[in-house]
Amino acid sequence: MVILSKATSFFNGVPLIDLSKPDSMNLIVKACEEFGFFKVVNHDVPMEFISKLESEAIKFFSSPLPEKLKAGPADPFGYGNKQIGKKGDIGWVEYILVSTNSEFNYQKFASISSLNPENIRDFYCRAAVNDYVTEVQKMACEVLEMLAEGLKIHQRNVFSKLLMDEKSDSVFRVNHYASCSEIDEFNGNNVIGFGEHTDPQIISVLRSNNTSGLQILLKDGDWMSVPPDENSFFVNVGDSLQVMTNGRFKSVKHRVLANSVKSRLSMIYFGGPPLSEKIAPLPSLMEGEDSSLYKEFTWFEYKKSAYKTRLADNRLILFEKI
Ligand code: GA4
Repeated sequence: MVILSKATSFFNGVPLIDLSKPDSMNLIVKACEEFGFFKVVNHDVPMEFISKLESEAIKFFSSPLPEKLKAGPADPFGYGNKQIGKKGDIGWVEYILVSTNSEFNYQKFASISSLNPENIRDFYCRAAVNDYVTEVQKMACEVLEMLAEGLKIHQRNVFSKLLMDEKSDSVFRVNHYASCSEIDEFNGNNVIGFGEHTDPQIISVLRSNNTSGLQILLKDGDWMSVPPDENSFFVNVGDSLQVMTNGRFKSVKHRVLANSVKSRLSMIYFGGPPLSEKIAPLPSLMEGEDSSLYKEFTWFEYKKSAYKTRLADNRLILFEKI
């Protein structure tokens, strides 16, 4: 029996934010409330940094498996193949996960894991990760400052300062989804590349090549395919921003399906706070002093708890007030 893949129908309702336009701050707030997701154009991230990193990543993923495995296992940082996290999640994906707190962090993690620091260092240098991440972080901060202004928060850098902090616990990931002609015989979908999940951090900024695969879950429960656009960035609200806005913004559930004909390469910056940062609703976004929907926790506590979950789990539920 031949099982045919469902034709991909693209969602044409992804909010579009033009960073060069003065009205974007209100549109960003609206997008975060309605979808927790939007697309950014006129972002000022130099194309040359994007292309350089993309070609280095392609080079890395095309190298022989034993070479790549030398930079693994992802524990949590390093090269990972099919296995995601520690709780048995599997996907049609290979990836590199690194801390953006380069020197200090990767050496620290290398010393407590079996990660080979030389290979990760090599990836760092060759792949121009730093150039790219610096620019994308700048753009993420600009977005977060517009958000704060749109929310009428006095301190414009209330979110962005967490990403700019030298102890910011941000991570960077490059995912490679080789093409896969296999079809899930139960639902007719392409196979799962990266299972459904929300991101634990504040904000995530994704750029991919022109291969489809990313889907977001709408409030009505439908999975929608996001049309790829290699010249733009896609931004999503993370769990921590959901908490800081006391649930006004929702972290968006998303997943990636492998493409049956083309390979997909995506690079994602996950902007997170310092480990010791208390994650709590901003007072100006609460009705009364005690109207927080969440119990108090630090990013360290949340992260520790997140790593004990499966990808699809609702990680915030443990921190919600009953
Ligand atoms: C999802 C967002 C980021 O990719 C990530 C992922 C992390 C991992 O791949 O190691 C997690 C996942 C992510 C959430 C729950 C835990 C941790 C895999 C997993 C099952 C790097 C992150 O910070 O959280």
